[in-house]
Amino acid sequence: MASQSTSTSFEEKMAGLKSMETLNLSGFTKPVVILSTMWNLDVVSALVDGCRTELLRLGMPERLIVNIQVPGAFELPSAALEAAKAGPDAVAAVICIGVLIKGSTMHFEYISDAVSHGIMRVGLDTGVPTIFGVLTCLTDDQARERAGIAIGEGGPGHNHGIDWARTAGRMALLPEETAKALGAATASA
Ligand code: DLZ
Repeated sequence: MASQSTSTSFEEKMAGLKSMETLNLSGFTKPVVILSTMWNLDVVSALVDGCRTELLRLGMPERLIVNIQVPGAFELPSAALEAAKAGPDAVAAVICIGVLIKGSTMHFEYISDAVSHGIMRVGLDTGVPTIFGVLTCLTDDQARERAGIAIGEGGPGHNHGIDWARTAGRMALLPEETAKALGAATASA
């Protein structure tokens, strides 16, 4: 008997994120910092472009988008801390963009783990939305597909930099939305 597939298509997985396509960031008065790595520069540049272009499309004032480069993914958490240490009153969000490609040693595992935990810690410790825009891929082709620059029959793929821009916008707007919702709940109690 043929087993029934439970796999979900990429479109289905992303469907819940649709509402973020229409975020309005035109009222932002604090900068969004895009940190990116010099490693795997061709893929990283495509992701940064996708992210930046989407921030602008959502209305983010161009003068408030700050780009800073670091050597590799391992440096992203400390650079994110530097960018976020002034706190959420000074910085709207920090987006950390990099690409880790698995090699033949354990390097990938150690760095992926350290970077993901480090970025999470910066967000929790500073209160500044700190976005994990690090691709952890088994091959160059996988990375290109996730940066929208693949060549081949499957098409160019999807640029995740777009999603990270939307996520940063959404998370930066969240405190105000949460305060309003809590206020309304309290008022109606
Ligand atoms: C050393 C290294 C290796 C092997 N691979 C990558 C990679 O795929 N992506 C990346 O962003 N950085 C890589 N690095 C560099 C480390 O992240 C870091 O910059 C160095 O170990 C110095 O701390």
